[in-house]
Amino acid sequence: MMKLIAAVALLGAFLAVSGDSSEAVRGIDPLKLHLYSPIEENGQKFWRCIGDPEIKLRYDQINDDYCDCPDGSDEPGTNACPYDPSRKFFCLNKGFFPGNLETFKVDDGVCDYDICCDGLDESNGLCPDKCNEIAAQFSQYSHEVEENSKRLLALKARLEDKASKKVDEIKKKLEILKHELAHRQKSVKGSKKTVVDAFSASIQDLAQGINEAKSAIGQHDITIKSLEGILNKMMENYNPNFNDLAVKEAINAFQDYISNKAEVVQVDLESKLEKVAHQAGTVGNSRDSYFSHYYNIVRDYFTPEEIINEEEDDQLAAIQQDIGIYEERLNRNYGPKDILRAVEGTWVSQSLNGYNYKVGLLTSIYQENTLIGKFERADGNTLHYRHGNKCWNGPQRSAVVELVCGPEHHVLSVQEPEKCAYVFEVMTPVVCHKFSQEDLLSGFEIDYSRL
Ligand code: MAN
Repeated sequence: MMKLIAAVALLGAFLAVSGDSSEAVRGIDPLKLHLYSPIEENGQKFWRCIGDPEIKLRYDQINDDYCDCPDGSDEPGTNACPYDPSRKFFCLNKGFFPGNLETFKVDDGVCDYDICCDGLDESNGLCPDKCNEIAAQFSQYSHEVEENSKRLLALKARLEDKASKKVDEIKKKLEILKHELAHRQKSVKGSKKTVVDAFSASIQDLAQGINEAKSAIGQHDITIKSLEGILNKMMENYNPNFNDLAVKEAINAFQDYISNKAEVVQVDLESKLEKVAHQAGTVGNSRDSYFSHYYNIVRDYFTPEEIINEEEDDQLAAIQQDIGIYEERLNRNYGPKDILRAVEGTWVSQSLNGYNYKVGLLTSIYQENTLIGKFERADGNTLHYRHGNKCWNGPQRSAVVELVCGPEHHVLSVQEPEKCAYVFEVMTPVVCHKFSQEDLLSGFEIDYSRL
């Protein structure tokens, strides 16, 4: 079995071109035949080298197995000129795809059916045309590959679905978190307003209490003054000759009371309250700033309030942190259609080269218990892992994982091309894609036993 290394042109375009042209030049694509148009002079045919038009040849010098042109253009259908990879022998391959063969393989006695299924690379009918048989094999192969590809793409579609559900979940979580954040922020503001309102009510209570106390004090003052007046009169008018012990004792106690009576400092409550009202006015006209001034003054006394606010702040910070984490996760590069999300956290284990490897897709990789690396980024079908355990006398371990299309998750190979830098090949449906005709042709191998 030989691998078909056909250079591909569209079959339709190829079929549109006639292979029976009387002007046919061996090894030349009919679409390029104009480059080999003869120049007629005195009934004779001539031709000029393509790259060196100053060199004029007889027309029958084309493909005469002798190299005349420095660029080899006079020998497109023989192996006479030195090998030049840019010059190829063209095979029409009627019924299949045209091919371009290296010129050194022309007339070498080998049928290069992988490129020239029509066998025209060899002269004298050495290689019969096998294009129909090869086209039939290719059609069977394409059918099998396409059937297999359908299965793989169905697996991939399921993973795409899983990835999109993960995105939806993250979006939903974000929505909930943002809603909760807004709600909590509002209720914190609300609770501060409630404290201000409560404080306002307390101030009003206090003012009322002060006024009531003030009038009670005024009443007591009157009572005391009238009692002092009664006792004063008794002290001045009593008759000491009446030797009444109870009166004597009361007079002595009253005299004692007067001598030790503390001087009452008159509190000017009116002017103090006026002062408070004036200060409040200078704080600002807004109701909030008026109360927040007093709120700030007494805040330190409301220790339990303070603790509750700190807890609330911590919870708000935690929600904001979660929002940041989910937003970062949402914006991370997970490849086309976010497909890599579907395999994030999938673990595949394999014993290779004497070690048991555990490969965590988009997480981390272990060689036995040695950390090979932590996932860093995805770049197309390549996953990069870094910051693994340090090597003895070497760098920190690292790895790249090449993802290749296949029906399941499986570690296919591991290599260590440089010390402690590993290259894994891991099979997964996430990188499968629809096969193009070029893919199909490059994967096709002729079964020579059936020719
Ligand atoms: C261990 C393994 C190897 C690595 C050497 C380096 O044996 O991790 O892959 O090459 O350490 O010392």
